[in-house]
Amino acid sequence: MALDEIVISRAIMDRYHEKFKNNLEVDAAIVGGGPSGLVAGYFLARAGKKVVLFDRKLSIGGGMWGGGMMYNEIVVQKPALHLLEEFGVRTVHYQEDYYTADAVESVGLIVGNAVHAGLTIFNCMTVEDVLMRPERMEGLVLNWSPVEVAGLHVDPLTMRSKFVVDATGHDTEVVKVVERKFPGKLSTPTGRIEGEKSMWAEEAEKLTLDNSREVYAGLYVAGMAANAVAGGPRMGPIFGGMLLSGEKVAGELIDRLGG
Ligand code: 48F
Repeated sequence: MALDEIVISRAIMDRYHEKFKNNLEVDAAIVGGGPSGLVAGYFLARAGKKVVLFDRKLSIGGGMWGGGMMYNEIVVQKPALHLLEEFGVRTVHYQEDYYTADAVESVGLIVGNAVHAGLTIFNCMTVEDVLMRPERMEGLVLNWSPVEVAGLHVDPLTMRSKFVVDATGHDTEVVKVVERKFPGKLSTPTGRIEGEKSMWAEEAEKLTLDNSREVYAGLYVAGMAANAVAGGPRMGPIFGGMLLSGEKVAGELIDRLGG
């Protein structure tokens, strides 16, 4: 059997373009492949929704790989344990309500389960703007991350989505676009991003869940982005809130998207 480099190139290009074109109009578009975005994508896909996730990095997993300060273990509290179990991640009881898991195993299995459930992931793509109709978000404006890094003047492409989830972590990049271009319109006390507060794990974990919600018509926030938008504290390397946030946002979107 002969292997032809040009066939290999054609195969990659054909398959990629099929995949990209097939995801230009979806039910839900998730920005950010950290724990909250991945879990949201998993549940939406499992419910049969058409869902796509974009991350600007080469590797998916956000801030989960490095655990705490590159000690690649994560802590998860008991109320979120069912989620790691759902993905087949092995956990070890530490004390009382605290459990640990290997960070690399966690990312690997969450990504694998999400993709097998039907989530399509595009890495190396940056969301640089949003597709907006008066008073409602309708999709995303995309570019290759290397274009952004090199500062090249290259126009983006666009995709349409019934709902968008900002799961970009501390940076709240999608919400920032709305704040800049539609001042005062976010559903927060000031209409603006309230800004992340300093570390307070217990409070932050509770608030992450409350703050995971729609903040502009068609735009939800999940994970650390939810607290940063609402003015909640950060929580450090405890990941239960991130996982539960993804589950909550997916549940709300599944209801709104209907059968
Ligand atoms: O930060 P990240 O892991 O988000 P998360 O799900 O989890 C937060 C925790 O990792 C940790 C924490 C712990 O409890 O506080 O920080 O809230 O992942 C965010 C992902 O979004 C991508 C980024 O590369 C990362 O993988 N991202 C950020 N901005 C963009 C983006 C953008 N404009 N376009 C595409 N991807």
